[in-house]
Amino acid sequence: MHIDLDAFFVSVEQALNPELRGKPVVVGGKPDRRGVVASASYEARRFGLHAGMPLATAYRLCPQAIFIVGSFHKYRDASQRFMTILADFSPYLEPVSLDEAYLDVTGFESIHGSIHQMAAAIKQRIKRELGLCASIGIASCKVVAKIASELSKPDGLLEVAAGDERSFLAPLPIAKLPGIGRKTERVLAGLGISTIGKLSITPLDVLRSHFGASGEVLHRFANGIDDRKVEPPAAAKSISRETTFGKDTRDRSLLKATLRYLGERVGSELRQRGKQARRITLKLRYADFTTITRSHTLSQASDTDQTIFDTGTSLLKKELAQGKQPIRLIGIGVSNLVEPGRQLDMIDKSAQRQEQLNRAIDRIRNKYGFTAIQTGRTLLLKDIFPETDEGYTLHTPSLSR
Ligand code: TTP
Ligand code: MG
Repeated sequence: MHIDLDAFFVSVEQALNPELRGKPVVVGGKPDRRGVVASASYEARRFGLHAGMPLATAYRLCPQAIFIVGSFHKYRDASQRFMTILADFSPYLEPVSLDEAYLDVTGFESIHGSIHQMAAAIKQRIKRELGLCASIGIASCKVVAKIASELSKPDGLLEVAAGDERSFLAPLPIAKLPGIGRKTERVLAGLGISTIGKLSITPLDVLRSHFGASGEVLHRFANGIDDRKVEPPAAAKSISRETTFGKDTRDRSLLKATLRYLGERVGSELRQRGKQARRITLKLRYADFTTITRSHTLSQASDTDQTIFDTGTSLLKKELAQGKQPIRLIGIGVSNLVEPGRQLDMIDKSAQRQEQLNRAIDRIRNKYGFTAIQTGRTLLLKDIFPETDEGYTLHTPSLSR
């Protein structure tokens, strides 16, 4: 199954606020601001609004729409609950994004009567518990299931029986095939190929000569052949965040504020995963693009923001003392992840207080957004980076597997 929630950000807002239901609603920002539509309700889509459209255009097409800035923590919460529901139906769950997942239900469908009834039961639970509509595509492989769920929207359920893949795909425009961007579409159009059916009977050599190896994938997908497995995500081996400055800098307070912020993002992710780290790594890229990493192994695994920051700062100090060039990029990461050990009496009181403090901060942030509570140090970033509910928009996450 491929499951994707309908108008996700907007629907979460509508579930929480009945006054928004049945109306054209846009999440992405107020129309007098720069920016684009993140999600448009189906009522708004009737006016031609869609994700990625500039807010100003959206306003012109549909001035009566309700424009909402949105708050990411609500969507993350809803997403977690959505994934938890799916996991109740099968352990073979592969989240793709906040509102989208593949679920391999092979062998579990008989409990529910049929796979169709199982999908209906999933939709019903999502509706009842989250107030959201999910669209579900059922097929023998990922690519067909994904196209089916998309086609069934909104509030859809579409099953493509095994053996019917090719005839299901044949009449569809090639743009429906995942992985076909504007450019590929243009090249294919130039070859006179506009439907998936036409693509499926195009000789492989022709596709190879235009698209190389991805031509083979196109060919297989167009024929409804996809052997990718539904793969539950592997546990992360490390967690890190990094950012490139708009302008190379030697400003210590800016470097430390950024390090603090990135460290807090890493810390919250670490705690969310229920892990502690033994190793902390600072990454710097200098103006001339030389990139270095410096690591420190802790004597005691930790998950507190303070430990990450203190260790990062002392690594940074040592580097800055060498007085090299201005810094282009800074990053902080944790690795050697372990299950939290039981508290030993030996651990000093201040470490325990730090852990309690972090738990309290995490709760506040889960509820009200990342910037609802901040350390004084990171307030410096307010004037430098755009701030959203979700945090400062400067970090690039990276999870190594
Ligand atoms: P999508 O599933 O692509 O869109 P959607 O759920 O809003 O609508 P649909 O019914 O067509 O599935 O993306 C999920 C969420 O991701 C969406 O609600 C908002 C966010 N998003 C963006 O922030 N920017 C974007 O450009 C897109 C496409 C999505
Ligand atoms: Mg969606």
